[in-house]
Amino acid sequence: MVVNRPADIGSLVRAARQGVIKAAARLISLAESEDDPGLARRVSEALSQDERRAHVIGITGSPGAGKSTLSGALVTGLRADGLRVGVLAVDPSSPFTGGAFLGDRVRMQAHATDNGVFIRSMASRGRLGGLSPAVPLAARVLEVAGYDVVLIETVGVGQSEVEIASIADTTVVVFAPGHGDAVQAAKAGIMEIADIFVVNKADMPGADDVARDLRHALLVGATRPATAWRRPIVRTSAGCDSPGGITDLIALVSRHRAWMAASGEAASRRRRRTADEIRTIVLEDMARRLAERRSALCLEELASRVEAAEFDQYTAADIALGSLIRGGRADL
Ligand SMILES: Nc1nc2c(ncn2[C@@H]2O[C@H](COP(=O)(O)OP(=O)(O)OP(=O)(O)O)[C@@H](O)[C@H]2O)c(=O)[nH]1
Ligand SMILES: [Mg+2]
Repeated sequence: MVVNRPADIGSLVRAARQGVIKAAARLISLAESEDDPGLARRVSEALSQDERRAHVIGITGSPGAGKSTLSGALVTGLRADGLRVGVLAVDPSSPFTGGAFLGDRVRMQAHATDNGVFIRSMASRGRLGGLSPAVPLAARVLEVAGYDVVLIETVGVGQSEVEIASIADTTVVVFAPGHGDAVQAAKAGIMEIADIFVVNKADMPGADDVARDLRHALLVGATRPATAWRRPIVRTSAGCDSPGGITDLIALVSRHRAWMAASGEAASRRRRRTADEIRTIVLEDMARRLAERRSALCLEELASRVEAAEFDQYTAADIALGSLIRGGRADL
């Protein structure tokens, strides 16, 4: 690791603030470094005073529904509005496996030489299987680096999509004919997280049926307060030579953003997101300390005392937690 002094991180952050793309990329790599979590901490600390100004958009939905194509079309549309856009393609397994990312890279190639676009693939899983704390930290790096919009695209349908929604200001859920129906999405908890529904591949037969099923699922779904955001359904044909519906989608995202700010929901969603991040950091830190050799040895000692009927497992756990918090061995 070349950068390992706090001073280096400080200068990277200064460079990122001035829009040096390489500095932002480097900071994201540091945020991701599993072998030295202290680096992510220093990146986070160095960004703590920066203003939160970017709009974070989560793009999720069934595999093959056209999320990447839609992200590419959104980037084009947002660039035409003069906005700088960061894209994080979050893969449930690893950023370096699977053909999906290669395909995405080809699709995003049109933006490869554009300084106003930053594209990066990241692993979504953290140490404990939940959403990696590196993902929201990377979004913050892009925010500090002056990207107006951060698009976070997830691959597949499942828990990671639900978690991605917790870090987005606006969550767009993408459906398409022949790619899993609304009922399936409801089962996976996807319906609840959507702020905007997209029926992509509107150029294909069956798009009307998908939109109708969605409308129905929304009607029979959990009742929402009258003051809640009315979740729109928009049709797009992102993959066509002249994509359709993208301007409508961008307008709806802006409207959602304005509604979030005016209703106070933006602030409370961000607070929930930060609380989630703190929770993940606490749990991952505890897991790491517990896995360290010294603590492991200490657990063996505690176990033998439980075996000797001195105290029970819960008391032993209290002692272990106390020692983890103090960072040393348990006081036996
Ligand atoms: N006809 C039509 N095809 C589309 C449209 N949008 C995307 N496609 C095609 O659908 C296929 C899948 O698109 P992707 O953008 O890779 O979908 P994805 O949701 O990102 O897929 P994963 O990342 O693998 O889950 C590609 O062959 C696209 O060209 C569209 O609006 N109309
Ligand atoms: Mg994709």
